[in-house]
Amino acid sequence: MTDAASLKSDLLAAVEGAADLASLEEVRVSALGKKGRITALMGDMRNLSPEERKERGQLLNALKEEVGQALESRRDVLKKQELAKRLEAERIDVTLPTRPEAEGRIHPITQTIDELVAIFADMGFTVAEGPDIESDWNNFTALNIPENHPARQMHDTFYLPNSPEGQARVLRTHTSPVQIRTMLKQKPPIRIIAPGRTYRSDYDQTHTPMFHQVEALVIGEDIHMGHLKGCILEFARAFFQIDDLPIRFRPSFFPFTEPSAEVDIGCKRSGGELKLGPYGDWLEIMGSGMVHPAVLENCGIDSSRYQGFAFGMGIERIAMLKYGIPDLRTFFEADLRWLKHYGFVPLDQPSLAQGLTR
Ligand code: 2NM
Repeated sequence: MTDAASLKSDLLAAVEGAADLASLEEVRVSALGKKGRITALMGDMRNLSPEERKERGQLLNALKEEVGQALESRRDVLKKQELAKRLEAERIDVTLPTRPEAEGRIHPITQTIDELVAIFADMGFTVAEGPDIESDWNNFTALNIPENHPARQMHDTFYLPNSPEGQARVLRTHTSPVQIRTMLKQKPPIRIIAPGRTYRSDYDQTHTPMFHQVEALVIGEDIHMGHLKGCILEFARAFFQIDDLPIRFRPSFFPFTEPSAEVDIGCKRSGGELKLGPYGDWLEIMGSGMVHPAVLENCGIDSSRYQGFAFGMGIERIAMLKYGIPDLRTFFEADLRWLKHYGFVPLDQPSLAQGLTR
């Protein structure tokens, strides 16, 4: 019996002495494993009489039980110790200052496009894109601007050599060809905006040969000018963040819309300062209209069943108005001091829920 007694004190001492979970596991295997010391004593019982075996069995079972419990409570203690050690080692000081802000800035054009996308996405629009190099047909003909029409000269087009297939090509003079592509491949209802680069051969104080436009297109069975007006009003107020900003429509002409209208927003001008709001004066910001039936038919859309509205504006222009940027040409000078001044912090993503800008 002393063998069992000394084994017990041995094993309990080993359990208490185990400094970590790995050595505790070694102790468990040495006692209760296949070749463990308790397991061996149990095997030895084969040679005992039934009487002796019963007594010995009870003793060894009690030993096994006791060592098992000691192992378990030591495991709990070691686990807690290891967790405490890890928490200590991985501790962070939440009072430390934040990392320095990234140096890079989002260009005002990118920022403005992100804002436009957030506003129009909220109204159910998706974003459509197309190539900068376009066919003459997508850029002009499909838009009801025939050959030798003065509008072709008006657009100061950059003409390119024909494609290998002999197709006449241009740098797109507006993003309308993206609307044409969309109408050709997608059945109504359609609700898209097309932001992107556009090109015209014109360079002075207020024109750069590359600039950006956003155009919107909505096509459905009962679309009318009321929808056009409501959509533009909601856009203008959301973009300029002025709840009572008024808009005004003036009759105009575009080959691709009928009727057509220029859109003004309210403002005042005093002492060389321009301020947007309900002040009685007006400032033009975009062109708009109901899509001409000929344009719908050119794209295979039944103009007796479907109507649509469209509008378009220059992105540099509305960015200059919103952010007080005085000179158009600075947009494209890649001047890092300018970008530092007018640019936006990358982590401030425009959204209607969190605010377009901070
Ligand atoms: C504008 C003004 C008015 C316009 C029309 C179309 C299309 F493809 F549907 F015919 N896209 N964009 C449009 C209409 C553009 O920009 C000043």
